[in-house]
Amino acid sequence: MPVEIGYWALRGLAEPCRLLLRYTETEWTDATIPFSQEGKDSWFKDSKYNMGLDFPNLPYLIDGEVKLTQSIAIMRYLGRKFGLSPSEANIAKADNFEQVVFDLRMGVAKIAYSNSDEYGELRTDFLRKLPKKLEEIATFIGAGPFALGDRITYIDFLAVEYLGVVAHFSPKDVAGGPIAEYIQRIKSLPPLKKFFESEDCTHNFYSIFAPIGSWPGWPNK
Ligand SMILES: N[C@@H](CCC(=O)N[C@@H](CS)C(=O)NCC(=O)O)C(=O)O
Repeated sequence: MPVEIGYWALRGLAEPCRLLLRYTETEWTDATIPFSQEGKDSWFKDSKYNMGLDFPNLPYLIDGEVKLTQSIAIMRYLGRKFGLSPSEANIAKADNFEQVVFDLRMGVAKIAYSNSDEYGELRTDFLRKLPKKLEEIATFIGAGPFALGDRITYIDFLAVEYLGVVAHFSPKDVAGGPIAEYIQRIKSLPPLKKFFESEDCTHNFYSIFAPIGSWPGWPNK
């Protein structure tokens, strides 16, 4: 049975897993759940507690006997499965960077899900601190070409997606700089290039976050 990833029909926390699986060009199942009342009922009432997950949540991964939730645990698992784990010498750096890009994404999520009263202040505060954070990340990646040097790891799929979220949220902070170059480099890897150029590229119609807050992150908006 192919690996199955279950998540809402949006990018959210599942997109790094999906990008990694697309990169490997293996058969996998993208078990999307529409973010509609029907979809939510089907997940929360029918599926969530009937799948044998220890900690039922979305995204989930099912790979034979292995049933996992927690997006970072899923990424680490996929990294091990597909030979995309960091080298022993780079594990600590990988753990560190993984959390840095996740925090950055969660920073945008907090604003994205805020209400219109809070949005402006949260956004201003985030954007004030952003250049320094991006500078640190650019320095960390350096010449790369990958996040941890000369070998691609699961960290790159977290980084390309979550730095991409930031680039979408504040294009002027990223465009033309080293992080934009890094994002482009990863997206140009042949299997990903094929996906991003394909007609069914979900990035052309999925929102980044659930469309319930101030900034869902729709394509081209
Ligand atoms: N820390 C978890 C957070 C999971 C989470 O909050 N999932 C949200 C979507 S982003 C959800 O809708 N979960 C479904 C549920 O609560 O049943 C992760 O990284 O996977």
